[in-house]
Amino acid sequence: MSELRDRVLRNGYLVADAGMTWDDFLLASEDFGPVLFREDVRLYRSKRGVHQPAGLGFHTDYPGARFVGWWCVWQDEQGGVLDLVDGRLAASRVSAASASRLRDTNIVGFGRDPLPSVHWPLLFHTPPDATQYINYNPFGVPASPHHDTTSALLEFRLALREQFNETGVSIRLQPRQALWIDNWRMLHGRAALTADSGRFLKRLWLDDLRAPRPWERLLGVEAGAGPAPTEPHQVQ
Ligand SMILES: O=C(O)CCC(=O)C(=O)O
Ligand SMILES: [Fe+2]
Repeated sequence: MSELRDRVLRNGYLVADAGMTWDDFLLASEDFGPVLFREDVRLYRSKRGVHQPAGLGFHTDYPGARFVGWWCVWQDEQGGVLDLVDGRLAASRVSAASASRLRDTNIVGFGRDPLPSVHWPLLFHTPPDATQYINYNPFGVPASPHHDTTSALLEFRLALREQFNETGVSIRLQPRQALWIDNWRMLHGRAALTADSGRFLKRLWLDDLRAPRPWERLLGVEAGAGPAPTEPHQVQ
């Protein structure tokens, strides 16, 4: 039985009804594969990325995790919305020349000990499946890209915004409510939180052992090639 997983693969995401216990969430998440990493998403003084109140632009989490799940412990009275956009639809708006550039543009996917950071193309597929998948986060872009790459990235970011305006989804999780996304398809972001926000989500990075995993191939083939992965920071 992998009903939840199938639904997320079909629709890109799934919001569960409120009233799910943490144990139920963990059990349901087993449907997606093993837990690669678990993190509390809340404000911590002196921490960065998701732990600071700043807004987060649309991004993919660690691409070695096919799925991301969140379970809400506490939500702010106002705000705390998480935005989702279908990156595949966004990519289909980009010109053929830019899409081809983006297939050749590696984005750093930041790991967390013991998961190594990885370099994956922004647009990729897993043969023999021709479906296009996305790996994008604004902090993982190449340091000094060719200007064609810069304009392709800009086009993609504009496409994300346009796609969000047309078909975006905004979700304000309630305590004991869960959300799972296809991390290779739906990009997520959030507006800024207040400096004293008590919002608290628990997040799982979930693998998918039943699908081809290009990151293993990329790690195997490209280990030692390309620049060393940068230190994990900022985004996830
Ligand atoms: O705070 C949120 O709604 C999402 C933060 C985020 O990007 C993450 O947990 O990966
Ligand atoms: Fe994230």
